[in-house]
Amino acid sequence: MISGIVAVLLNIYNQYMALIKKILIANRGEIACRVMKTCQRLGIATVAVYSEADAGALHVEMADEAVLIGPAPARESYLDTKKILAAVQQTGADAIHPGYGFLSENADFAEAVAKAGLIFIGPPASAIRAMGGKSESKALMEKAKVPLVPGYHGERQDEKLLKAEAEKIGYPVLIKASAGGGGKGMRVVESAKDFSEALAGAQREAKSSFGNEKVLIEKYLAHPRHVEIQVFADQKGNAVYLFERDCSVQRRHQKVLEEAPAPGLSQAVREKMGKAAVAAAQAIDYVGAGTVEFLLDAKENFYFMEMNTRLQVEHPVTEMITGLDLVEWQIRVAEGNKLPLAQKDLKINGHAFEARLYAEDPAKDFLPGAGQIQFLRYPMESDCVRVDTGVREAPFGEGDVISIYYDPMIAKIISWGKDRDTALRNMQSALDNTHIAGPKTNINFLRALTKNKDFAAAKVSTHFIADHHKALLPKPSAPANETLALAALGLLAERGEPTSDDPWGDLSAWRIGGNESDTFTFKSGEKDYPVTISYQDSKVVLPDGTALRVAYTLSSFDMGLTVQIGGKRYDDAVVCKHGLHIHVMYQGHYEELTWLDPLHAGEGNEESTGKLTAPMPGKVVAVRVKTGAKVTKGQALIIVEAMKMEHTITAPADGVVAAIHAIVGDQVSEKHELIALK
Ligand code: MV4
Repeated sequence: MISGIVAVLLNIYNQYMALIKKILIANRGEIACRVMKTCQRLGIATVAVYSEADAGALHVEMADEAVLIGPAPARESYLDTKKILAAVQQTGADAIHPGYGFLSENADFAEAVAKAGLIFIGPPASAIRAMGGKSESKALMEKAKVPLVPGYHGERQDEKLLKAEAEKIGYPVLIKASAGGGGKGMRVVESAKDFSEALAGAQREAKSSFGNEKVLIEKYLAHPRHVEIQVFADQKGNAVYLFERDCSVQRRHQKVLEEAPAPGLSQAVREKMGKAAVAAAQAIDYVGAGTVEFLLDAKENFYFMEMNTRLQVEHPVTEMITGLDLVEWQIRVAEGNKLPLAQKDLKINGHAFEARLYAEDPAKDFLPGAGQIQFLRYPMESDCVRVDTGVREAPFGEGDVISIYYDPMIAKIISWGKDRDTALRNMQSALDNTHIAGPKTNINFLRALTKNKDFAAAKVSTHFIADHHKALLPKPSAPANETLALAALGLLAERGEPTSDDPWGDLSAWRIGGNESDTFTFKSGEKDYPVTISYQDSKVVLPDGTALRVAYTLSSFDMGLTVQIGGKRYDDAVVCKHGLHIHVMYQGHYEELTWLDPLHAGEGNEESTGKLTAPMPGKVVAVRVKTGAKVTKGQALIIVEAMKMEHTITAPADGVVAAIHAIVGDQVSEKHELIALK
């Protein structure tokens, strides 16, 4: 009897202490949704916080409770400690998960959470502070015997001493802002004669970006790889490493494609790096999930760069190769439990990739975009494909809005395979089946990246995108015949359903106006492409004279077309019409055309003809006319700034200003009517 009770008690003791009943996620979008998924699985209640811009967002829908914490600008909502703590009080949550970005690496916030008697699902404030400055963290790492790039990270900052240190290190050297991140305040110096000017530049940038001009000097590594180690520590002093991720494929310090494990890394170096990362974590009494970043050179020498004291965006690739849920580990550790597994129990299984789908325009130097999604379909999820996102799939014209206020990442597409080639093939196919229209995105760029021969051969370095720029951003060429054919068929389908219900019918049923044929003309680049549909013989005639036979099924015109063109079958091709923009999407293809609709002659180019509504969410920076003013066609009326670019709203025709619906300083949403003419 007694022994039975003891056994039961022991059993309970050995199980996890599960203290946390309700978690408030102090974040939005994809990370908030990701954390909630684990909470749901563990039976933990969730509280979302949201700004006015996010009232309809997926993370709000997913949560058990949601609290409005302020207007769209993050400073007044997601970054406002007081409002987040008030939301905790209001809902009775007992823990806060900060996600990444926003307050995740803010030591004062971690401290305030602890002071309020709540559990912060992250490291202690002291560990965040220890890794806050580059010079200071390097001094700590040196003591812990973590390998550093040869260099100087001392307190003294006089030019003479710094230059002497550069000489000692040997050129080329890299000057880095101590408080820096993201490459700001960084200068490569090739030889002594350039040192003074580079130093002044780095100090100026450091001062203006971080309010602190302290710098450090390092040996410059020419083509390093960015390899980072996932570490985990509990409150009892145990720490393990969960192997590495290669995040070399970046542009402007923004990661684009990550993978785990790092291709070609030897087992011996993997273990050495892992142990160095664990030593780094233990040197600062780390608790929870953290990442130790290293530069790796061609000879497999590795050097500490910095430690990120949070769960990172790219954590899913580690989850895919270890089979673990890192958010669950974070929660268990925050509850005071021992790490679920010891180092000897951790194994790498297969290979994983993550591609980040962004609203940005690769053709305009990756300018971030915003606006409403017109169509969005993710690849089907499976053991080999995972999609992490805070943006919902959407049929035509009804998608979520990508806000100018936050990061333009739409989704992370994650793939797994038993080896790198298999994982890469799964990624290629997942991207070929990701279809999105609305704001410009990097989908074609990601497809090109994952199909690049050098990438497939794992020839990666931090210069990969710059070195392959031309191949990854092909010059705009004439649209493919199949794209033009699908565009025309999409416009036909949009007119209404055909009258026949023959499963593979011809085009005669589409003959609505009574014509023998109809011609649709599309514009791409500066050229026009007329496409003729001939109903009686069910053919599409392309600009180069090619005539292809067409058959269609009635499967699902609201989500996609299933057609045969010239004997080739297209399943679920999507043609999405937004104004006169025709987005054509099919297996591995995305192309935007402009329809020269004869009923809207001259409207092909909204930028110059001037819609009187905001082209995208933004801020009114100038109003150039007054009510009652006579305006002439093309005259500038209002200027809206969005995504750091100015958009001029011009008069589409001569007229008189009937009303003005905006003043300078107004934040306006997309399609907000700014001005009325008569
Ligand atoms: C370096 C380096 C070469 N040598 N340090 C860029 C951001 C900052 N966190 C560290 N960075 C670098 N430090 C030495 N001594 C090259 C980079 C670098 C880089 C590092 C990781 C990922 C992408 C990069 C792109 C350009 C430069």
